[in-house]
Amino acid sequence: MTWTQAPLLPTALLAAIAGAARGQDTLFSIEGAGAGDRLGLSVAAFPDLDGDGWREIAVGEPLHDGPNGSNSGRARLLSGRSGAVIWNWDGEGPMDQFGQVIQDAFDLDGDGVHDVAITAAHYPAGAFNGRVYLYSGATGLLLHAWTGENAGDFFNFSRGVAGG
Ligand SMILES: [Ca+2]
Ligand SMILES: [Ca+2]
Repeated sequence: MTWTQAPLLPTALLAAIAGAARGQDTLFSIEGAGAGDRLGLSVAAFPDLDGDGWREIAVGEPLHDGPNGSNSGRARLLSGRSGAVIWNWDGEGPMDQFGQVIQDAFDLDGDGVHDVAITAAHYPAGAFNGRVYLYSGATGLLLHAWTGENAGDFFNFSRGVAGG
């Protein structure tokens, strides 16, 4: 199975997942909730995490104004079958820009289901130590978080480092 990403728009991403036998058919699309949310700045494909036999896709929305403040950001794991939200994760504080990078972290807790790594390089506001979160792909719960040692570290990881 392959997926393709349409050109980014300011608030919208057309997430097109195409079955191998069907070329470029659009199965579902989603849009950012508000102007400037930058949904689709990060997109990552995952193996089947909810056990329905279909792979999943995760999308980041780092400038989303979530429950924890302006530009706190969020990331969502979507069902590759229906586009329904399986897990929703919000940034911890204003300006965190959670969801800048999302990666398949493989199965780090040994439960047989791949896990999800998400960055918030601007965490916390004003200091920018940066933070990386690891969530269980099976339960959506936070397994671990690492924070940059010093202000200004922008602790993060680059696209392509963890995936493969
Ligand atoms: Ca699935
Ligand atoms: Ca796991």
